[in-house]
Formats: sequence, structure tokens, C-alpha cells
Amino acid sequence: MAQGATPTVYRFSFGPWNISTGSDPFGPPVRKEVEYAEKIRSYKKLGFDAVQFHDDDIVPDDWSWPEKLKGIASVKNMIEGEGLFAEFVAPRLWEDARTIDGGFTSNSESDRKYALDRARRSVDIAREIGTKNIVLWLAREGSYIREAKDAKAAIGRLLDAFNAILEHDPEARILGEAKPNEPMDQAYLPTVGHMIGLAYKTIDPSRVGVVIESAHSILAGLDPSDDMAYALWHDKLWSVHLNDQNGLKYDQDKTFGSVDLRRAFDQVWVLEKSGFGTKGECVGLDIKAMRTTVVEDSTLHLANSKAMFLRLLDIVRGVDEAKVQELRSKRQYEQLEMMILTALTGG
Ligand code: 3MF
Ligand code: MG
Repeated sequence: MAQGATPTVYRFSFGPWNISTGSDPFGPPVRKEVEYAEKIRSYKKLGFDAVQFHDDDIVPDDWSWPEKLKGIASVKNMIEGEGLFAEFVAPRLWEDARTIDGGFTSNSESDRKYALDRARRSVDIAREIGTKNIVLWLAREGSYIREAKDAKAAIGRLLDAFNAILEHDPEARILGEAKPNEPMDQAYLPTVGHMIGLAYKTIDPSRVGVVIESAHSILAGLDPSDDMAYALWHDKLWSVHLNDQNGLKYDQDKTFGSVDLRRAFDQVWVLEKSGFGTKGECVGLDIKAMRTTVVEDSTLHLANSKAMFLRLLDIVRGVDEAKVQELRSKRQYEQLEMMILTALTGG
């Protein structure tokens, strides 16, 4: 932080799917479903400010527009009654039977149309619930085998989809959430760099940015803080999904800082030093509780992740910036490293 500057008061968010029943691909639910209104009530108790939504976390996709309007109004009332706001809406394009092989990049024309129409409907929901932000996690926009689709044509189809959303609402902003794999073997926009490259080809690059999930960068073999710095340089880091990840395997969504404290520290460092949050961006979490967790504890992973962010923030703010600059200019990286390790171990 620059000397004398007001410290950023961070705003925190997560999606209701972060409070889950603990089912995984190998086993059924192990906790009872927490009632929706109860989930929403937990936000303020935990010190969170905003809700991240999938379109169907608000209203089912198959409702008519008048039915949806009523449903959206009631969810809006519920969150506003709690002093919360909607941070973004993400079309949940990966669960429908029509998107088993991808939506925007499906080989079926009617399935591509379904995906596009659903994305547009999500933009309408977002407008009503009070956010301009549309998150596109392109879950199935990729392939299981390279020969299944025309990969070059797929990029064009993704660009067309981005443009269709931008055209549908001149105020809408797209936040692409890159992930290299899972559920697909390979995604067509696997990294933040790919996402930002495509952003510049859209009809309005100023309305296309990214949300970066720590685990997704790690799964791509990249450092999340460097990915964040890259997006920040482009002025395109509009949200984050902080979590942690133990190596290259399935997406674990572990508590922030639980695997690699220094990697978490570096993410907080880059966000803090770049003024992330001063334009209204939220510090979002995307974390799963362990399957062994009992229902009474089913928000602890969120509280813990927020607490870890704030603890690391204290450490970042306590690091002597002038000393960092001095050590950098002398290339005394051994000393710099020990200074950081000392700070991280409470010295
Ligand atoms: C998958 C994810 C998703 C997205 C969410 C919003 C279920 O790896 O990270 O979480 O974040 O769907 O786009
Ligand atoms: Mg995520």
C-alpha cells in the first residue's frame, strides 16, 4: 500500500453452491440440503457482502418470463433484506442434456442455439437482479478427443457467443472463468491468457474481462498470482474465486491457503498492491467443505477462507515496502525470501 493511502475495505462473496450436501462423483449426499433462505441468511453472519449466482440459483430456466420476473423479485428482496447484492449471474450451461458435448461449441446446431438463448436469458435475469456481470465458466466447451470437433471453428463459435451476449445488452459485462480441464479432457479456452486474447477480438473488449480461480490456474500449471497480475495489467480482473489445490488432479476447491500459504500470500499481495477492490470488485471464494464435515459446520470452510485472506492481508500490509524495493534493486533475493518467510511464520 502506498504510504498514506486509505486501505481497501474488501467486499467478500461466494455462491450458494459453496454450501453443499457433500456428494462427489463416488458417493451420494452426506449432509442434508441447507434451506435456500438459510444459506442467504448465513452471508452476513459470516461477514460476506455479495451473492454469486447461477441463473437457475435464482429461477428455473423453464419458467415463463412473467413467472421468472416474480421469482427474481422475491430473491432480490431476500438478498436486499439481508443487506446483500448480486455480484454476478452465470448461465449453468453444463447440466442440461442438450449440452453434454458443449453448448456454444457443440456439433449440433440446435444445441448451440439452446446454449446461446440460455446465455441471453441469463443476461435478462442479471439485469433484473441488479448486476451487469455475466460469468462464463465454459465447462464443456472443449473435447474428450481431439478429433471430435473442429477446434479452430470452436474458437470462432465462442467469439460469436461472447458477441451475442454483448449485443443482447449494451450494459452487460462478461467475466470469463478459464479452467484447463474437468469436466472435459481439454478446454478450448484453458487459461486466463486465452480468455483475454479472445476478449480483445470481441465487438467491445472494454466489457470483457475475467474471474480468476486459484485452483484453475494451478491446474494449468500456472501461478495464480501471476495470472492475476497479468489480468490486472490489462484492467480485466473483475473478480476472483480464491481457493487452494493440492497438485494436478481434479478441481479440489480447498480452503484458501490450506495447501500453500506462500502461494496464497502472493495472491493477496498482488491484489492488495494493485488496488483490486477499489472499483467495486469482490473477493469471491469458490470452496467446498470436506465430505466429512457435519451439517452444523457446513459454512466453516468459508469463514476459514475469509479469515485466512484477512490474516494474510495483515502480513502483506506489515511487509516493509521500502526494504522490498531495496532488496529487489540489489537483487538480494535470498534476503528477500527470508524476509517473506519470516513474515509468514510470525517473525
Ligand atoms: C468449476 C467452477 C464453477 C464456477 C461457477 C461459476 C461450480 O470449476 O469453478 O463452480 O465457478 O459455476 O461460474
Ligand atoms: Mg469457480
